[in-house]
Amino acid sequence: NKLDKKFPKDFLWGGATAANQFEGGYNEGGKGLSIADVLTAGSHTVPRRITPTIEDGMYYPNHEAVDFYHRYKEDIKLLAEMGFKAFRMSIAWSRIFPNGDDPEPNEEGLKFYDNVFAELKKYNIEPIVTISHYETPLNLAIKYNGWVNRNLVDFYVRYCDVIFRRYKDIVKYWLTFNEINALTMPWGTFMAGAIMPNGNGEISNNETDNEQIRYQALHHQFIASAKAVKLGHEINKDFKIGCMIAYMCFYPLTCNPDDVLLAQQKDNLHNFLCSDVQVRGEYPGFAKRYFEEKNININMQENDEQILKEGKVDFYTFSYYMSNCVSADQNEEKIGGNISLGIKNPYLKASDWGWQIDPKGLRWTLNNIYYRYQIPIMVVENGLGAIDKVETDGTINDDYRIDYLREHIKQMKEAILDGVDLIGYTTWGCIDLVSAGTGEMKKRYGFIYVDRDDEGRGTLNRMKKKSFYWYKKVIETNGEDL
Ligand code: P53
Repeated sequence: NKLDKKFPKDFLWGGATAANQFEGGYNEGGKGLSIADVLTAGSHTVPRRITPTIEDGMYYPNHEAVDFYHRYKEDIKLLAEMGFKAFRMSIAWSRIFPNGDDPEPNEEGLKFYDNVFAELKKYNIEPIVTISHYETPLNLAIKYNGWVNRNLVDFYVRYCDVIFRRYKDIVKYWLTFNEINALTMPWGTFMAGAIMPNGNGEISNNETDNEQIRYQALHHQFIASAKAVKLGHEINKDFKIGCMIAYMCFYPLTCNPDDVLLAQQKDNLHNFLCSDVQVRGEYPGFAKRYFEEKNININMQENDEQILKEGKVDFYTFSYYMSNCVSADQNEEKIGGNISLGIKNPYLKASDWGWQIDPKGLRWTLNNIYYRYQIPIMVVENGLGAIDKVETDGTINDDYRIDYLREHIKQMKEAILDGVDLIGYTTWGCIDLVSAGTGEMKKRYGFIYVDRDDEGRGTLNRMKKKSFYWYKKVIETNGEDL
């Protein structure tokens, strides 16, 4: 029976992390500061602040994060126990080039990832490595104003050259930039672009914004990504190098054609602009129109078009957490906390952080992406940020998380039936880690609990949640027993 289709036999089940939210050891092993190291803690309502230098007495949650730097053996063993086939992680750029523009890489940083990859190999866990995940070396942000400056392309490509050669026999899957499309949104200015804000130093929608600067920085990332893809394939032709998009599922609030058109325009600008460039190798027509109408002039060099054409990615990956409504009516109320994203959908429930839970939106999204590009797809982030309670007997009964993931996995199955070439699924924050948006610990995503609170207190001990045993069973049965 064709409709009995299952997850492919070699489906990559696993989880995802990012160095700056997970490793800690921010000043160990010769590591330099990254932009994540100058972010204070915030909350759902209070934006995180950027302090260009480290202030005395201020708490920076990413500094120690959850200490994977010292606990990687124990952690990877736990992932292996769940039966992980894949583990998405990032390399902290500032472990390899502490200042970003150093003449030589830092051997101690390279050695750390040798060890991590060797440990994964021991359990046959496939690494999926994000090269840049909101953690540009701070020096590049301060000295060059981040990605606005074209010099970052060369620094990035040199960093890629070093890690591609070093890990060419142990890493096959690479992602050039995490959520590259964050730069199409004001909150991405600092996190994704490493551009120092001129305004109040807060990461929020209210940040002083300059689209000219954001899109120029984005262009430099496109060039860097394309060059990395080309270089990677020269170093190892078997490398699979992908893009990574924060996919925002936009629904028109009503059937008013103005709402429908607006939803499509947002889909184009925020979701598809970047992947059109990275997958097809050229800017789409709607981007050119947008730049024209907004008086944005992208400074391109003569062979940039050629570079983009030669650096098309092999596969498409994205994060998916929620869907949002859009309305042409300016008076509709916005939701979403300090990173506000859209308008309330009356049919959906939201997480405690206002992210609207929509499993069917994942099926819609997978179809929307696949029938545009027809290349393999991975969902590399998905999950529910929630407050967990440790019971007196030590159990953590996170049924809400199991429900969330189960419903999303069901919809991935539907999408596979629809014909989508889905090759992997890595849930976000498989071991609890620091939230990117708020800097909190209490916004947890993991199958594995970490004893650590928002003020940095706790033993950092790991504990298995109920979802740990559930996900283990899901992987064991290749998604049959949900
Ligand atoms: P946190 C906003 C919207 C969608 C994805 O987010 C986002 C963000 C930024 O907060 O980021 C991705 O930790 C990102 C991860 C991040 C994860 O989503 O705010 O790639 O680094 O942790 C979840 O709950």
